[in-house]
Amino acid sequence: MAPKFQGVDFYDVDSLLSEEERAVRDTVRAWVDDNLIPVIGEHYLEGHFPKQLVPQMAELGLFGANLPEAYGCAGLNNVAYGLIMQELERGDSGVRSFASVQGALAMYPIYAFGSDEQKRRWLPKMASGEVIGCFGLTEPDYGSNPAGMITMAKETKDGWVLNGAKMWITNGSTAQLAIVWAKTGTVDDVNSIRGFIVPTNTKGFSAKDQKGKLSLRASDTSELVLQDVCVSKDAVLPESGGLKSPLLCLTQARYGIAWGAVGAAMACYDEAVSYAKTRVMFGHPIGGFQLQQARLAEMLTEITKAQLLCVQLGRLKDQGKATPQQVSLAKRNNVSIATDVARETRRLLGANGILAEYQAMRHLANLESVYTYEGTHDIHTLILGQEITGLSAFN
Ligand code: TGC
Ligand code: FAD
Repeated sequence: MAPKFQGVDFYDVDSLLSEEERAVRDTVRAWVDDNLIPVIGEHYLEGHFPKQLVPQMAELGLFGANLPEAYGCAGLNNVAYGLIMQELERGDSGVRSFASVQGALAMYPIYAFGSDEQKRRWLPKMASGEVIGCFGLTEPDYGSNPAGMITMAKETKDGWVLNGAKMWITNGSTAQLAIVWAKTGTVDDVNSIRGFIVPTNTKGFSAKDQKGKLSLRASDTSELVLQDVCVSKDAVLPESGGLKSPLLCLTQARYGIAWGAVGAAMACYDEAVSYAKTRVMFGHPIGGFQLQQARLAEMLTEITKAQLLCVQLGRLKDQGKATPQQVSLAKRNNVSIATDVARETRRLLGANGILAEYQAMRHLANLESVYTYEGTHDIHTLILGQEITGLSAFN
């Protein structure tokens, strides 16, 4: 059995955390070690999300953990929330994705743009894992540019009729509820975008899993088709309006991903150090060779920088000061360095590095999705470019 994870903390980042934040982190860390890591390799190979873990995750308060207790959520601050994402992704990006989508992309829009009635009806059931949600923004022809979406919602005397298709939707086939973003005006009217709560058992709604994924294999990713889907008047999120609404949700999820990526990097680094100390070649542990030491030094440096970035971003977010551009910088940097750490770990492990019994290759493959979703690395580069120059590369 693999030894328990001891943490990676070269700069005493722990001392920047409160007792409560450390306690949350340690609880999730122990749960991941005991319940997720022992089963994830098999789930990954079989291409199944470990859905048997959902009740335990709900019991631990991992869904919408930074939303208020009044709705059955844990009411944690954003640093504690980030630490949860870090530990979940130390286990697997697919499991962190599940929690990110449930909390930041399905519960958050109801919390931010929903009526009191919608919040009271859905949020407690989502916190308890009784209702699983998904978030339909991306379309087959509109990925990086969601403003172009062609899914339409037409108002009728009884409610709304939705038509369109959404692509690459995490939890799409397992969700009971989909947050669907659609235009309510003409196809050119970006300001008419609104969010809808669509129960997935509504007639005309179907979800088909994307097969053949070589990344995020322990996560369900689906295409949603909406064909004359009729929902009632109160399905619309009343406070949503314009592209800004889904983009605000993305900022919440990107924040969690910035932390999550650090978790994946820490898992790989830990594996690399342990392997480097025990694998003997040419009569010496490979960790004694300068080339491998350079690899490890680079990994530790980048992980430490990413950890500090997360804590400060979390503090800014708790003060209501974090900007979407600061979140972009953290998502972009941390996913990129985590991918580098996973790749270098895989290489340090030699042939063993391609096996599922080690973690590096699974994390590396997963991080390729994380690099692409929630705004590709390129899109975050351009968001920062716009922030720096005041000039948009998009319009
Ligand atoms: P643009 O004109 O820049 O913005 C429209 C309005 O929105 C505001 N805004 C934001 N607000 C909050 N957070 C953000 N991140 C925001 N970005 C922009 C902006 O200020 C403006 O407000 P206002 O008041 O002026 O109306 O819009 P644009 O059409 O030029 O697009 C900009 C761009 C390209 C950056 C945006 O479209 C983008 O981020 N594209 C990437 C798409 C993306 O990330 N999709 C993710 C889909 S969900 C997903 O991947 C889930 S994976 C889940 C998992 O498994 O973990
Ligand atoms: P495209 O937009 O077609 O981009 C292709 C390439 O062109 C990329 O390299 C991109 O960086 C580059 N590019 C695009 N525009 C520019 C530009 N202006 N300048 C320079 N380069 C550019 N979406 C959801 O709505 N909900 C989900 O739950 C969800 N889950 C996902 C789960 C997985 C596993 C994956 C892989 C994706 C998921 N997505 C989800 C979709 C994800 O958000 C999109 O894949 C992402 O936004 C990129 O869109 P695209 O794949 O269409 O790529």
